[in-house]
Amino acid sequence: MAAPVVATSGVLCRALRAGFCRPHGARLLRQAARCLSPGTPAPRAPTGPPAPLPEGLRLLRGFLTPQEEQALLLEVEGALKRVRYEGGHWDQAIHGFREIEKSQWTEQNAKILQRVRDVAFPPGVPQLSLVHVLDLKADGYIKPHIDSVKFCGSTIAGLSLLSSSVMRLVSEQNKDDWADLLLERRSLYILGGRARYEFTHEILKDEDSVYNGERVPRERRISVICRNLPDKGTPYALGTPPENIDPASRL
Ligand SMILES: O=C(O)CCC(=O)C(=O)O
Repeated sequence: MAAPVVATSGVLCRALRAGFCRPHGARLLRQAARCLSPGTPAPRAPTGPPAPLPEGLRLLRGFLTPQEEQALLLEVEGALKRVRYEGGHWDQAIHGFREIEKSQWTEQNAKILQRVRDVAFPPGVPQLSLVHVLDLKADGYIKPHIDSVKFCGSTIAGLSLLSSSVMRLVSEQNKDDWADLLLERRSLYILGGRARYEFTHEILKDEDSVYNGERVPRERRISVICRNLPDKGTPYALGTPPENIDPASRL
């Protein structure tokens, strides 16, 4: 059975990352920002050896052909060029990026995205119709965070275009429980289970981008990410954008 794809009237990319500090009540985004107050220590780089990858993490290398990557790039570049890069303040989860959400796709790209949805989500799980497209500059990076459970369900499925990168997963409970994942260009990663809920994920800066002792040079990277709806009772499950999101954050 094809999974229902639910239209929403404006999912907020940044709100997804508000769970990063688990805010409650109004102004999720501002509270999220407050989580990195000037007194907040920077996340500690793991020192011990990496652990096995957490349960719920899947990586499909070579998911896209070079032709499919080009087709997706052609379409997303057109939409992205209308949006400015954000320099990145110290309190943001992402530095050096721009992002959009897109629901209309060419037939060819819609088929690719359907392939992502078919492989990533359990049958019948309602999914967000808006696909998140995140364009990270070569010197951009994503700090550790867990996508908000208010806006995103059990599964996050991301395609990597243009550049390989290293995704680091660190257990919230035990910072010594960590693992790195090489996100090769044209691969698909799927975060579910413990990997989605119990581990922060981040994309390392170019200078830290090393996997198994090998440098993984970070070029500009575009990710195309599909998510499913959160569990019942949360704002998007009800189909209405929550009132407590700062309208200024809407794209
Ligand atoms: O670019 C990616 O693959 C990850 C994006 C991400 O972590 C997010 O949008 O919360």
